[in-house]
Amino acid sequence: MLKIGVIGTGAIGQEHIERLHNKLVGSTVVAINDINRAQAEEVARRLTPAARVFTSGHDLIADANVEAIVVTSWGQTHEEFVLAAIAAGKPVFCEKPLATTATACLNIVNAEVASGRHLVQVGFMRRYDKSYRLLKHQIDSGNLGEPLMVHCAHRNPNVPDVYGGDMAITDSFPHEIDVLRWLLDDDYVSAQVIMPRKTKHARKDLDDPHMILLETRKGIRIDVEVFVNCPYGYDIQCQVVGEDGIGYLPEPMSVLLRKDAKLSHEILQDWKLRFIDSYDVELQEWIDSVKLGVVLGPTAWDGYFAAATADACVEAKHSGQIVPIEIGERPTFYAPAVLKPAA
Ligand code: NAI
Ligand code: ISE
Repeated sequence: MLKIGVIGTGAIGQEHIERLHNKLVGSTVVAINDINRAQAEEVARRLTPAARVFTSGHDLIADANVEAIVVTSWGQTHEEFVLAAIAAGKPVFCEKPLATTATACLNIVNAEVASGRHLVQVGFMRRYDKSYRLLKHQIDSGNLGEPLMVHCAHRNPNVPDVYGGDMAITDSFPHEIDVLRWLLDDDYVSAQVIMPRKTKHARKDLDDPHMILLETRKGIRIDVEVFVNCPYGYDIQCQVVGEDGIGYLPEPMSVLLRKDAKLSHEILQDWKLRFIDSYDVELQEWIDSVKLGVVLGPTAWDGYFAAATADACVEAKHSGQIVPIEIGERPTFYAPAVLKPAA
């Protein structure tokens, strides 16, 4: 049993504790921490009664009984916990974003490279989603010909009050940044952001929707609508236009209903439901790989790439300009062929 400590017992923290402790094979949650101690204690009582509740995330990381760490606290706390896990030589799964600035992500990349061990995985779960894997298979098999354009939408029915500023770009859009780079096996060279008319459903202080345009090294053009007050539901769309054919991301399975003078499919209402299977696959593969001494999922470099791309998009939004994305070469440490055992 892999003994895991979880930092952050909010929405996704509780989801992950439940799956790591009660659903997946080969792991047990032995330690929990949250700055909201009462919540951590309630979560422990309900989901993992034997787990020890720590007052500090750093003490949890240092505890000899904790073999691997899962970070599900707020984005701005990720850097310190991931750096502490690297310093302790423990594998760490960190929810997206790896950190909230490209500089912070680079600190993590540099610390991991200096440690000489692959310890960090970022929670970009769409790579584990069955629909995206099917679409990738079509692209990789050459069935669509060379991809030329990609049209996407990332729609949430609503967002919490803490979701403000440019979080459409820095919190929601990173999922597309990562999954499209993985789908196309390509990197980005420039970003542009166009602001359509604002929806009446958004709070006064929030811009919504955004239309984000990316260009890749191979010259593929991508447009992504990020619309986080889309009243009809949670809806993720992706259409890859190739030279020989078009591949559509499959819709989640649902029963076609003939009812009330309508022919209809259900539309899901949040990310938990849409990606529930991919979180399971993602964390099961993480547990299995950590036990084998390797980390095979999205790396700290992928986390850095997402943050640097998001930074360029924020600049593009506020300047109204096309902004180049200059990331530099990936360290050979992160080349797939040289992924090293973590222990
Ligand atoms: P949340 O606000 O529901 O929970 C975050 C928890 O972290 C809170 O309980 C808070 O008290 C705790 N926390 C904050 N600072 C802390 C610290 N220094 N030490 C210990 N605990 C601390 O937020 P949510 O929605 O669970 O998001 C958490 C992270 O997961 C975010 O980075 C978010 O972007 C990511 N996320 C990823 C999703 C995905 O689809 N992969 C979906 C939802 C969230
Ligand atoms: C949230 O933080 C997530 O990560 C969800 O997967 C995403 O769809 C949503 O837009 C974000 O706010």
